Amino acid sequence: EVVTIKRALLSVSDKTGIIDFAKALADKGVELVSTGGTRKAIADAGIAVKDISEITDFPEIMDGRVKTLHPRVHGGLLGARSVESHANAMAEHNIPEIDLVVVNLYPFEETVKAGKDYATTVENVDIGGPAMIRASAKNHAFLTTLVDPSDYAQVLELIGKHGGVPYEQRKRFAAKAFSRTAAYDAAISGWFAQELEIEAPTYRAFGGELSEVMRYGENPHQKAGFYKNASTRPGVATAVQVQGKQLSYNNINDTDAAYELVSEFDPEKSAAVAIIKHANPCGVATGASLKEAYGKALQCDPVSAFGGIVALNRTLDEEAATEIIKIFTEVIIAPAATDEAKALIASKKNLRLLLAGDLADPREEGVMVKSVAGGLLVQSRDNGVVDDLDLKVVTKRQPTEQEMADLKFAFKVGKHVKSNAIVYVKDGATVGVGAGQMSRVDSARIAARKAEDAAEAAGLSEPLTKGCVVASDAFFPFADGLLAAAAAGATAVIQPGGSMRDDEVIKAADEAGLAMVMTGMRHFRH
Ligand code: 93A
Repeated sequence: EVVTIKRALLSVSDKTGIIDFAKALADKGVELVSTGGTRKAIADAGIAVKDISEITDFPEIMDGRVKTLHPRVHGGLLGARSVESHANAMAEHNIPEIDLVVVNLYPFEETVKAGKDYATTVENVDIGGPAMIRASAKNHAFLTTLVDPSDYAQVLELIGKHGGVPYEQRKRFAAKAFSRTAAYDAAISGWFAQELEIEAPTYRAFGGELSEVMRYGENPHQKAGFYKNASTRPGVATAVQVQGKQLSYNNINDTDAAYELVSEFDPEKSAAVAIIKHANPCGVATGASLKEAYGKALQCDPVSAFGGIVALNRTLDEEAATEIIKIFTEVIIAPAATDEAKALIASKKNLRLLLAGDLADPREEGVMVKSVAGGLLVQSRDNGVVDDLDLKVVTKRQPTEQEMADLKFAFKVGKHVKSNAIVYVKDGATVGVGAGQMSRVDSARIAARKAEDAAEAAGLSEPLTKGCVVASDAFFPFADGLLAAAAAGATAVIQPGGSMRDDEVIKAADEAGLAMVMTGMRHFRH
């Protein structure tokens, strides 16, 4: 099972250690065969080495694209010498036996890292190298395959000790060889995906490591784990948990939704708070202080807020913490917290406090992955921000300054609500959220009804939607959704536009005396 090494094929881009290794092999009587650059390096060191074209009887062609891709080479790598027909074929076609293959590949990863141009990158896709590595590794019953210069010393030691490389070790080298070609191809496919602006999920999004095993998944009979990748994006994966029991699968999902939403609001302009249930906001508000914003957010839907996730865009202070702990809350996430706030939260042993260090950038590019039966759907993240869009007023009436501020606020919130999304907003606070309905008019009605419930709970004489504005995540296909919003008390509307019936919808808005703004950007979220 020890194969004596009589002939070695060396073809390396990274020439580290190759001269010393070649010399040691030659001293042990091994015949060396090599490709252009490698052969020259070895020969220049005064070591006897054959050129590969002496075996192939064929020159290197196409700037080296075809140099070892030849049956006299691959026959020598793949021939199972103990099989008579293989041995006969080798003899008949003058195919020399090769016992050791030493190959490392064109530096594709380094070429990408150096930001080289497209053509240079493509030229650095090695074809002949992986073919030799895979062929010789497949045939590890007879051959030894080396892909890493740090293995040269071990092989010399084994030859010294056993006269060759034992089978068990050849098998281990074969495994290493295939993981090298697998990683190499992953790098190539990852680069292509990047070129096509869809980062390969295996290479980036799933480049993560299992960080936590949860007690269960979305339901107790499901298993679950939390994988974190190398991203430094502030949020649920990178935040430090200051206190509280372990986060559940649903907690992590909801906390992510909460922090991504609250990160839309510039902390220098106002404090902002988002309360999340089942990945949808049940209250979002801005204010002069976190306490004020929390109070306004809570008022939107105090029933749903029970057991919710609270995200804040500023350092959590004592005043806000005092309010938040008054009702049962699962998780609080903020960029930071004062010592006083931390001490207060500590009185609620199970309440998790997560500190993310910073807010996330809503404009940052990223990948979203969703699994479907038999595959994955991959898309870039929705990093559109309403402040960057070219807003068009399409009605006779212009929105007032206050309406315009509320419209933008509502559209930002709508981006984070499951479709169909309808969001009613007044004075920098949601007053009704309709989420996840199959028809837009239903979302409009549900949001209005929730506003009525909230007004009743607060002992107000009229619903909070009186004189509010409304955002829709996608266009109104018919006027009915818009009219439902007007009936609830909305005076201004923001929506992407782009429906076949935009004219009809604009006419209905004009007749109802509404101001309407079109954004040109849709925010579906499913
Ligand atoms: O261009 S290739 O894909 N075609 C080949 O036939 C081939 N044979 C070896 N690249 C090929 N190689 C690669 O050349 C090896 O994987 C190695 O990285 C490099 C060594 O070339 P040189 O010995 O000329 O420096």
